[in-house]
Amino acid sequence: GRDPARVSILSSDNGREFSDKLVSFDLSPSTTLKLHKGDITLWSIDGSTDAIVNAAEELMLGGGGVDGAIHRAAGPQLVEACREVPEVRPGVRCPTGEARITPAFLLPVSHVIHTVGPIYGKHDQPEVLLANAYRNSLKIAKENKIQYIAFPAISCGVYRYPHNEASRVAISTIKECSDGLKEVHFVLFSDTTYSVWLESAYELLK
Ligand code: AR6
Repeated sequence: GRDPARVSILSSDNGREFSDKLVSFDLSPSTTLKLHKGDITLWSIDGSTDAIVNAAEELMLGGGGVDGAIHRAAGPQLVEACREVPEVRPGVRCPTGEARITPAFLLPVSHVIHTVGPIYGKHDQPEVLLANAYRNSLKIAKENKIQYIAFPAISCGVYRYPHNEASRVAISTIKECSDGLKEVHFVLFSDTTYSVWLESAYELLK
């Protein structure tokens, strides 16, 4: 019994947005999904109830891709905060599909939520682990009073998850689990990722 998503295409110069190609979908009367093309390290809403999600690895000590970009932009205090997260077993601070939270230091948001997506081809049911990564990131966000959250395309780089499948898992999980948040954003780095996400959003939220 939910209204179909109301879709609006906004211009890039509305004064608050940092990136181009913003498209907005209503997930519910109180939660909006926004898709951008851009660099997630530049994203923020208010600096106090906002968080970006990092596509990390299980030891949480940085790496390439968006993880490297987030650590560079946050400064060296971020890796120190990650070191303080206890290892659940040797070499693992955040098991695949789970999430952890730290402050964001020099980034313009209040927190970084670190999650680990599946390495595509390594697990039997990658879609379950990818959905868990989104679900657990949203859960830890709400537990920490976050109202605005931005995700990258988890597992879609080094971990080689096919973009079309990943976008469908990402958007359907967010549709199910985003109640209580004001805005959920995707900040997609490339034109191709952005257009795949946009197509899936129109399909799944229409
Ligand atoms: N803003 C937004 N998205 C970005 C940015 C950015 N600044 N930079 C890259 N992306 P990846 P994974 C996109 O490889 O596949 C790391 O080494 C990128 O184009 O960062 O989950 C970790 O330490 C792609 O679409 O993450 C892990 O070892 C998406 O972010 C491993 O990579 C995710 O690509 C995790 O691999």
